[in-house]
Amino acid sequence: MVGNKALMKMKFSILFLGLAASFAFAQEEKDFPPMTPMSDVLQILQAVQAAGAAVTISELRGPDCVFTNEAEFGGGGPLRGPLYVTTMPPVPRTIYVPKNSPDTLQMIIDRAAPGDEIVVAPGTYDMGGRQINQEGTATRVVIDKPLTLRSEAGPELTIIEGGPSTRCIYMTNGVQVIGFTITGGETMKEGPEGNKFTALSGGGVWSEPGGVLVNCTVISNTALWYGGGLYGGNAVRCTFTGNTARRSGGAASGSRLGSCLVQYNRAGRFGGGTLHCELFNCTVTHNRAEQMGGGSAFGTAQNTVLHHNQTLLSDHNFYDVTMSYCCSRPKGYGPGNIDAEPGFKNTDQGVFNPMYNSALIDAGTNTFLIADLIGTVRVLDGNNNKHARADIGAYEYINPLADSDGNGIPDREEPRVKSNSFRGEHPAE
Ligand SMILES: [Ca+2]
Ligand SMILES: [Ca+2]
Repeated sequence: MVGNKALMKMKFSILFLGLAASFAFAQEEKDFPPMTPMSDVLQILQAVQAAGAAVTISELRGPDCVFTNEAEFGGGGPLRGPLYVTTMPPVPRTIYVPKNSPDTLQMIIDRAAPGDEIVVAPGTYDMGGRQINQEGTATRVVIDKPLTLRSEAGPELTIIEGGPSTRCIYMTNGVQVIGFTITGGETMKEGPEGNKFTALSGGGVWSEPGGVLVNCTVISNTALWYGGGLYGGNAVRCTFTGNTARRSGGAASGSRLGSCLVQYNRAGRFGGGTLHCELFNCTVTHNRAEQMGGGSAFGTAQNTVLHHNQTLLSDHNFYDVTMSYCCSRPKGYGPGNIDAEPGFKNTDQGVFNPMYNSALIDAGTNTFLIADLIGTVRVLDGNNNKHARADIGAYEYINPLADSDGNGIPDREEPRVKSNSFRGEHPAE
């Protein structure tokens, strides 16, 4: 009934005659258009809202009140007078999901509009969801419009959990998911009807190319085919731990990863850590593939360390990965690659920050990534030789004596990036 384009500047002139109008109102009454039943008025407004526009009632020529929003309009009671309704482009809202919300995240997302931000209180979200298609794997949280889903308190306290034949999240283009633990998701375990790229891939998250995970902990998810933790999309400042792809790409497949830690993931064939991914400033370690590319198979890597990965056959750290400014063994072909021991702080205890004398420090090429895995702002002069260069890996080493930007504040006291932000993530922006 109401086209989208027409909404922007359309002005409805609606006669709204209340049931109990008992005022002396003779003067204006002559100018009124024919009477519009209440039900028609509400129907028009609902159509306007359904099309995504907010409704503002700009003028009510009546004797007793001025209405300013649709909520009051709905419960307004008896009125009379011509009503001018101006529709506006939708204004992004922030929707707060409280603790123990009776509504599932899926219900809240379904009611949200594109551009909204949904802020989620701490808790474990393991109910609800639906099928994206009829291929067998369900999804706990389907985000099929561009919006931001952000935890209030970070991944330690806010968990999205999958289940049997249920992955955790689907993201369409323009979606940001910020600050969650994403765990326990799995695709169908078998089934001839499953499409290997959709139903059987992406145990934790399945993403269109323009979806982004930020500051998420992706842990213990399983895909039958590709991408145990993540299939497609992008991940920034995320940790992938203990995910499994029965086929290939234990942590991620077909994704772009920046400042991510990829550790202890497994794949049945290629790419215990990643398969066909673009890696920027990642640390890929202690992953395992049964065949080749324990750390990473195919794809590209820059400023990335791939060490202590293994396979049953060969090519323990990487297989057919185009590398620059990477640290691995054997050394990759391409500019800036090194094959030194990475000098992690404590490999046995899984602490993969560089030690003070690590070969990773200031050995990368400068990058567009603004912050490291834990929010340290790049790039820093890690060896204090007055030349700030990016480090290799997910962490940027802070030299206790350096002041990389020369502003009198030592690097160790400079502000850090807020963990639960993505764009505008640089404090100065
Ligand atoms: Ca550095
Ligand atoms: Ca400084």
